[in-house]
Amino acid sequence: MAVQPVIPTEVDELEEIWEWIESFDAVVEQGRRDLASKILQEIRNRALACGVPVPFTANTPYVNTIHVSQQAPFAGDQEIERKIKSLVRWNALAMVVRANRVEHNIGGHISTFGSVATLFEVGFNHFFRARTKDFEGDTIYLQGHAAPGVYARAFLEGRLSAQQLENFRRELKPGGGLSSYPHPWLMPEFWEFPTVSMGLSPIMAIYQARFSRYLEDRGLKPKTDAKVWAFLGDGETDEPETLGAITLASREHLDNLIFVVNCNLQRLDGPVRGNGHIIQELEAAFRGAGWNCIKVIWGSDWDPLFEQDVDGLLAKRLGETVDGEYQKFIVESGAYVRQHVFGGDPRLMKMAEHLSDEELHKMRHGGHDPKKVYAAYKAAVEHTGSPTVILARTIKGYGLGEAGEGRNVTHQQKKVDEDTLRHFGERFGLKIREDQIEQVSFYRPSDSSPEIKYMQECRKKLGGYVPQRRVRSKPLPAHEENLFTEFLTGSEGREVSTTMAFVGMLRKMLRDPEIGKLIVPIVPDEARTFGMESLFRLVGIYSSQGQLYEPVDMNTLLYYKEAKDGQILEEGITEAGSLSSFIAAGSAYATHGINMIPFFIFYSMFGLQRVADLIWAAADTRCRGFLLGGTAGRTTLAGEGLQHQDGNSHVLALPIPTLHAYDPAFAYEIATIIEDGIDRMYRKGESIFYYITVMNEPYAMPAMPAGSREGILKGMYKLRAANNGKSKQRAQLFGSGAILREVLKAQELLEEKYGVAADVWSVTSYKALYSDGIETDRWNLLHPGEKPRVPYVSETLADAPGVLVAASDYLKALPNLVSKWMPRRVASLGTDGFGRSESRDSLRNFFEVDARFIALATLRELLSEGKIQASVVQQAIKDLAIDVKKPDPLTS
Ligand SMILES: Cc1ncc(C[n+]2csc(CCOP(=O)(O)OP(=O)(O)O)c2C)c(N)n1
Ligand SMILES: [Mg+2]
Repeated sequence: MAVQPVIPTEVDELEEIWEWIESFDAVVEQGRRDLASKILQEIRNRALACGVPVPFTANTPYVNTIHVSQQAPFAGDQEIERKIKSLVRWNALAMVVRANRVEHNIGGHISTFGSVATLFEVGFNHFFRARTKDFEGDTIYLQGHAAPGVYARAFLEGRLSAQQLENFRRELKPGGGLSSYPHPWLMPEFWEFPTVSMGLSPIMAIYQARFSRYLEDRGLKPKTDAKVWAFLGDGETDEPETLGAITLASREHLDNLIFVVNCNLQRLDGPVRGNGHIIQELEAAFRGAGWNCIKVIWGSDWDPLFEQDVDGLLAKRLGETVDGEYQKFIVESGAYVRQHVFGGDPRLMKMAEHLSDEELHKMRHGGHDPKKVYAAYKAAVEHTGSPTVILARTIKGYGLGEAGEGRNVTHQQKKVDEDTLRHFGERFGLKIREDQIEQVSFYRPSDSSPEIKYMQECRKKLGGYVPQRRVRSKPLPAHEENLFTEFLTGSEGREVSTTMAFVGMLRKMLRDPEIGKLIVPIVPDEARTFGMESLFRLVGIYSSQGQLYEPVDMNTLLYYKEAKDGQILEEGITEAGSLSSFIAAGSAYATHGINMIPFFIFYSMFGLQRVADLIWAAADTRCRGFLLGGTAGRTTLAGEGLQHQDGNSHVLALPIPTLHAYDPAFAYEIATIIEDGIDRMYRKGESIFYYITVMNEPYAMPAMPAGSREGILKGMYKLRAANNGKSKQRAQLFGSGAILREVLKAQELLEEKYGVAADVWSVTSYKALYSDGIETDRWNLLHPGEKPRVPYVSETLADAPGVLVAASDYLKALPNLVSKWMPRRVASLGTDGFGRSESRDSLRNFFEVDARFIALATLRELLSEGKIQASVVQQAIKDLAIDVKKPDPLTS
């Protein structure tokens, strides 16, 4: 009668229940665990078949998933690893404390690393494999706020100098410093992935793991057992991106993916779930999504207690204790823990009676016990068939004692007093002299010390140091022939949209013997919208399982073809997921040493507006590739209305330093930009990427004017000169993308009806013009004694006569950005305001960007210059049927 049921049970039922449990125990005792598991499943099925309700729970009890009897033995020297970890801890602490002593408010975090140290160190000593000549290595996303610990380890490894540590968060100091968080842009030889914007690294890791499979299935890299590890905070799991793609990982059986959640139960302000259980909540979410979930809650000190807990009483009690209370146990005494955990039941009290209060207080948590962590990691790397999440219970600010351990304020902790440092040194057994404590000196034992030798040996076995970023791809060979010649000659009157033209180019690239296999078309369920369905058949949609069904449209030419070696990443409706794929592909030149060229095409409104932070992360990752904003423009996407019509993205593209943004109008402009982009990124090795908007309005594509290449790339070129250059009334009209043709129409209107001779310029990139302008201004600022440089806009328009009018399908801010470098003020027409569901013509009238408004703006400018009378403009308003009482699109 050893077993006491945990569920409320009538006395007369007990005997029967015991019988069942004893039978079950007998199977387990025979070592037939698999059979025991099958019996449970069969009984459950039987119950359902008989209509007996089976209560649903996605949770297991609040105990470690790996039973002590199943725990793999620790394969290292625990004592020496403890010393190494203490050294790392000390130097991480010293780095932050020193930085803040010298420069008040420079910031830095010590509490996050305090909690994650064991989780990292077990990985560094035993699991994280470096990228070598023969092995691609593991891909690791390290929790950003724990960066000091990663630097401290690299210091002990001899990879970073004390000077660099000294300059933590002081990157502009002579000799360089260390960036606050993982930033490949700022430390391109160290960090591989930016992880500090919460939620982005988990989703990037999922798609990274999937992209690795994609490369294998397409035969672009050998199949290996390389893993993708992502370390994240428990608070971070509240970001929708963190959990938003976890079902993709299980659906794709990504057993190359391991999440480690640092469950210190705290975020910045306080507990993650004071009134609940973040570990249980995450367990249910991940198990429900089909992940292998390993809880590492309790350290080895707890094993004997659980051994005694045959009736599950302790597990039940621990499961009832909410996280807010667990946090309190950290700051309270052992007596408090005894009273609150064990006090409620004499049987529990008895279980803990052999432990002193001090022993009780020191009972370790799973995430701080290398043995438990090691066993979990080993189980994770050996697990097959699904991704693994390890939920490791840790303590925020571990080691800071009363100064911060487990306290709500610990996240912000940057300064500690000497007593805390002394206590810290004692607690971790550091042999640090008093003067070193006072000065918070960095401390590195000699190369011949057992600690340094051991850690170097471990890293050697694992192939070298991590993290480390290296570009291993070779640039593509020089290419003389223009791949896109056919797109430069015009469509001979055939009406095509720029999207169709782009898809034609994509098809051409996919067939190219040199770059064809490197192209990665990515779509979030909009391939048909963009007329890309012809590519389904051509290169197939990637599916790790091939196609297990006969597609409903099998008998059509363009059927939905899924294939194991398919090339298109059809991501479904997830711009965040697609962008994560884009990042994986666009950084494969470094991660995998393969020059993958992603083309991610999406509704332009749902790109920069929706997932700008991931695009920022792409820039930081030194991504290459092309983002295509499809169905672009506020007035071009007729009918759709305000959620879809994009007049914003070119403004939102401005802040991202490495993103080159273009709003082309014609096929030859796109061809020129892509051709040059491939050259710059993949032959010349520039870490830039592109944003190109393409539209769905069909019109005849003209041939490329001679000599326009440079202007297309630099941002503007003269497209069509005025017929009568000698006319008294002159104007320069600037048009972009969708609105360029309205500008061309306005040119004719102005000439025919008002005797104004206007030159028309195609402005392909306000961002390029703006960047050139500010760069030139800066140079002139710093070189007063030298001949001033002239911005491209000023140089190009130096002799351009007449008034200036610019129109685009985006905010009026764009032309205004470059007006200071123009010879005169520019009248700016654009599409500020909410979109409308309407026809193109009505929309262009509503937003005042059609040919009539462009002509009116030109006449109004001529009036301001005193070149014509007001009556001419008033008459034009009548002739052009412009309603002056119409609503203002900005505010209506
Ligand atoms: C998108 C985003 N929002 C907010 C922050 C600011 N921030 C930095 S750390 C932090 C708390 C992190 O808590 P948790 O994920 O639990 O990590 P821990 O430090 O507890 O390990 C917050 C809110 C951020 N870095 N990114
Ligand atoms: Mg946390």
